[in-house]
Formats: sequence, C-alpha cells, structure tokens
Amino acid sequence: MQDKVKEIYQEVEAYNLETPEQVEKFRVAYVGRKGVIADLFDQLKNAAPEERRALGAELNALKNFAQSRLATVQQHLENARTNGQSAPPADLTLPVVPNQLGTIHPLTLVRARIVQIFERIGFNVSEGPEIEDDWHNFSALNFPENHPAREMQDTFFVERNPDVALRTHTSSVQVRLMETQKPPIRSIMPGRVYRNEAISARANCTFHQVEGLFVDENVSFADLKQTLYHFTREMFGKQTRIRFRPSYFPFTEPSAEMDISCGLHEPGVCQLCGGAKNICKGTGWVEIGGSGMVDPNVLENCGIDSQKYTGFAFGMGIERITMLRYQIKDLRLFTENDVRFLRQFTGLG
Ligand code: 2NL
Repeated sequence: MQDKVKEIYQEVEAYNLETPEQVEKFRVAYVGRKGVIADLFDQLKNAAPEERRALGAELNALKNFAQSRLATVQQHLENARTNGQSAPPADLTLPVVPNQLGTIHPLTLVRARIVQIFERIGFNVSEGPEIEDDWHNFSALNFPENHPAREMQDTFFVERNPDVALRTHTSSVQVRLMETQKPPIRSIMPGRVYRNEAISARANCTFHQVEGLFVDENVSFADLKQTLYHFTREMFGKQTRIRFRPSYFPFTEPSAEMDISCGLHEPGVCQLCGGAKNICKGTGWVEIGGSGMVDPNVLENCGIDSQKYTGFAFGMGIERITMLRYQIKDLRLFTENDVRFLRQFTGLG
C-alpha cells in the first residue's frame, strides 16, 4: 500500500493542469469523495495495525498535497478569468503616470496680479454681496430717482422687485465700506457684476470689475493719476503711458476715462496687437476704465465729512485687462470652459 501512495503522489505531482476541464477531471479523480485518495483512506482499515499509523500520516500528506495543488491552479484560473490573464506582480520601480493637472483661469491670474500690485502700495481687498438694494447700488452713489443714468446700466432685478437687484458695479461694496469705516480708506474691490446685455464677442451679461477707493484728507487728482500710472506700468510694462479724457459718472466729479498707450507710436512693435492695429484702431491708445474724484454728495451719503475728506475712485473691467494682456479676441472664451483655451495658461504668473 505504501508503494501505491507513492505512485499516486507522483501522479498528482505530474498531472497536467492547464484547462478548466483538466482541473475538474483531476478533482474528481483524486480529491473528490469517490476519488483515489478517499479509496486509499477506506483501505487503511485493512492494513496491518503496526503500519496503520505511518500509512495514515503519508495518506494525509498526499491528501493535503493534492488539495493544495488543486486550490493553487483554481486560483490561477480565476485570476486569468477576471484579468484577462494571470496578473504579473506590479513593478514598483516604474515611475507613476502623471495626473493631468488643471490650470488657473486667466481671469483668476489677472485678478491675483491686480491685487498684488495694489497691496504693495497699501490697498486692501474688500468684498460684498452680489445681490444689492437700490440704496447701495444707486441712490447712495448719486443716481437720482428716475434719472436716465440708471438706464445706462441695464439692471437685472430679482423677482421684479425694484429694490432688489444684481449689482451692476462693485461700487456698492465701496458704499458699504465708507458707511462702516472711518478714513483713511484705501481699498480695492474685485468682483462679479451683472448687466442685462446681449451676449457678443465684446459684451456679456456678467463680467468682473475691479474698483478702487482712496479717501483721506488732501487726496488729489494727482494722487489718482500717479496710482493708476503705477498700476498700468506694473501690469503692462514700463513703457506704458497713460492718458485721461474728461467723462461723466454720477458718482465722481470731475470724471475721466483712462487710456493706455499700446506702443504703436513707440519704436518697435505694438505691445497689444503686434502691429495689427485692430485693438487701438490705429490711434495708439486703448481704453481701460473710468475714474474720478468721489462726488462730495457720495461721501455725505455714506456719513463722511466732505469738508474734511476727499477721495478718488476708479473702475476697470478685469476681462478687458486680461484680453489686452493675453491678446484674447473674444469675451465668450472666458465662460465656455474650452480646455484648449484654458490649457494655454499653464505656468503663467
Ligand atoms: C468704469 C468706471 C468707475 C468708480 C467707478 C466709484 C465708487 C464710489 C464712488 C465713486 Cl463708492 N466712484 N467708482 C468711479 C469712476 C469710474 O468705473 O468704466 N468701470 C469699468
């Protein structure tokens, strides 16, 4: 019987186990309840008593060997079925596949740069609500009731309530600031604003503005000009010149629109359109925003003594600055989230 056990051991060891059919045959023939090994266990009772113990141990070893071969092969077959092949061990020395990282939106980049420039000359950043009441968006800013100036800004009202509107400029944040803080006030307000306009390459119903406000004793128009001159040189380069044209805003007096030189009249190529003359229309100047001395009525509306204090304020469109800086031709690109556009801003600061 000992020889028989050895013979079966060799058979089990050599049995070809590649296909599921071979594995099943092996199981039935050796490991199953009616298989060879179970048979041998049956015959154990016929063995001589002095041999029985040693034989039993050998038979158990044979049974364990056959069962473990079966289990290993079954596991391999199962892996092959779920992975398409038996998975090789992972190579831990391989470099990882890099993740595709997102990029910073150009408007966010430019906003951060604007904030950085003004923070360095002592301005802080203020924010406020996008849904405003009539007082903060219009009345405090010297827009008289029924004045046509209110129609200059096509307002979105919330639920047709004339006292609840999406802010049309960030000046409402400045009103809140002046109402709650004493001069000196030196702050910029970047943020989203809303206008009821048809969407085109040059206009959208929502865009971003940055406004600035400086209120203190003896603040003059010269301070306004020098502050904006400093900003444009930092933003667009040292060669940039600035020009003021008289204008009108209800909340400033005097008021001025600001242009920057595009380099067309300088030696070398235009910084903004590369000589195509399509941005400045051949004039050499492009508009970047409005400004002026805060109207004394606005200071008084916000509880600031206009005999003691004066202030300047300005407003610029962040989309406009971004378009000039990166030569972006269509405003709609900012909101379409086309990754071919957004990916170009990788690594820009
Ligand atoms: C533009 C013009 C401007 C202001 C905004 C302002 C705010 C207060 C008082 C006085 Cl609280 N002025 N802001 C002043 C002049 C122009 O924006 O073209 N923005 C894109």
